Amino acid sequence: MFESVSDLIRDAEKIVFVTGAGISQESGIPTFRGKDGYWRKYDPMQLATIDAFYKNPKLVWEWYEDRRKNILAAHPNKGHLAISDLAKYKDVIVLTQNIDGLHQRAGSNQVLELHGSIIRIKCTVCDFKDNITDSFDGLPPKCKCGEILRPDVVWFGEALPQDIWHDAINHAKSCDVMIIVGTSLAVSPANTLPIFAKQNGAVLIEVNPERTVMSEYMDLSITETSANALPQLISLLEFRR
Ligand code: BV8
Ligand code: ZN
Repeated sequence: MFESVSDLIRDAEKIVFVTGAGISQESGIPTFRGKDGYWRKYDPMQLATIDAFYKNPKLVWEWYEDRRKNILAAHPNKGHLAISDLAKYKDVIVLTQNIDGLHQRAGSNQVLELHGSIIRIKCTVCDFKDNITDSFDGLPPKCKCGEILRPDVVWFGEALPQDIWHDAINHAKSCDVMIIVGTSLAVSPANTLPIFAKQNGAVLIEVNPERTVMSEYMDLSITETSANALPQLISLLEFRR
């Protein structure tokens, strides 16, 4: 299996990764739908929506602060690092649904954050935006203009940042291989990216220990964890360069 996949990757010019919560699972960050998933305890529609935020900004902020502490204490795992290594030999673009910044901390520098970032905040009214690294005195935090700040993430019912989504589609349409890692592909429009790639002749490879709603659409499904599978894939490539 790995031999045939590495042949495909070896001959590719441009490789696009679409990643989800599963790639960070081995860094100790819970996925959304998994058995230890965030959404087991909380209803995402109660927390990851603009209505939920305005109804109870303190509760939503407490959830994000809790996640942000866990994320800042986590480290990129071998899956993130393998993707970053591959970029030494190939044109590699990472389209991530994750807001944890672990791809960037692993050294990947062509990363599009489709759903924003938990370490960025923005004002709900003015155009203030900034990175956050330390905690706030009180929640919800206030902007200099007096309005409340929010995490710079995309909530359900919100559009993805236009420029990022536009670039993501263009990358999906122009890659030779798309590797879909650690995502249930349950959330749109991110889950349409493999369709754009396939329509433009790309080979689709899925890395996920479980089958997903699009597994039969893939050219190859590697039913392994990403921290296991990705280093094997890349090492084969290095060996066969
Ligand atoms: C929009 C940021 C329009 C915040 C997130 C009804 C039907 C269909 C669609 C909709 C509907 N109602 C609403 C919609 C649209 C909605 C949507 O798709 N809803 C879903 C729930 C049905 N989408 C939206 O609202 C999007 N916006 O459509 O806007 C619009 C247009 C113009 C103007 C206005 C509006 C916005 C969606 C973004 C939401 N924000 N995150 C935050 O994180 O707090 S979504 C969040 O959940 C993630 O970002 C990610 O996208 C998603 C979770 O999915 P995964 O990452 O796949 O995680 P999951 O746990 O599901 O799966 C993990 C996988 O990993 C599993 O398969 C598992 O097997 C695997 N795994 C586990 N361990 C490992 C592993 N794999 C490898 N290795 C391992 N070790
Ligand atoms: Zn402001």
